Amino acid sequence: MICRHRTIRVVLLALAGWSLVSSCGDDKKNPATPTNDPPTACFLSDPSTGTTETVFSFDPSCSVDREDSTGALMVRWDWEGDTNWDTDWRAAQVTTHQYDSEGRKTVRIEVRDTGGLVAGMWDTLDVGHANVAPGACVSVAPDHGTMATVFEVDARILAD
Ligand SMILES: [Ca+2]
Ligand SMILES: [Ca+2]
Repeated sequence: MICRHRTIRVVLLALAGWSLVSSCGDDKKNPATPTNDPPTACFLSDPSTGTTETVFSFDPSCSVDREDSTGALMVRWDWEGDTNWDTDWRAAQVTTHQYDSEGRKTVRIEVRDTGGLVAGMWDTLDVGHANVAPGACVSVAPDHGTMATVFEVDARILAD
C-alpha cells in the first residue's frame, strides 16, 4: 500500500517536471518579437479649392506611426486618384502640385513606415476655371491713309 502511494507521487512529479521543461522549451522557440503597427495616413491641402493657376500645397506631417517619427515615414502621391502613383516614395514633407485641368480631383497618399507597413487615405479638392484677363483684338482698315481717309476700326473681345 505504501509503495503504491510513492509511485503515484513520483509520476505526478515527473509530469509536473515535464510540463515545466516543455514550457521553457516553448519560450525558447517563440521569443517575444517586437510588434509593428501600421502608420496612420493623413495630409492637409492648402488651399482646399482653387483653379488651374493655383499651386496646391500638400502637407503629410499629420501622418503618425507608433514606432517611427513622422520624419522617418515615406509617402507617395496620386494627384488624380487614377491609381497610378505620380511620385516615387519620398520623405514625408510638404509638396506642391498644379492641375492643368478643371474638375473635382481625388488626391491619394500612401504612407510607409520603416518596417514596410503601408496605410493610405484620400481627399478631394475642386479645381475651377482660372480667371484670366480677356483678350482683345483690334483691326484697322486700311492700315494707312491720309487725313481724308475714313478708317474702319473693328474691336473684338476674345473669349478665353
Ligand atoms: Ca509602425
Ligand atoms: Ca495619378
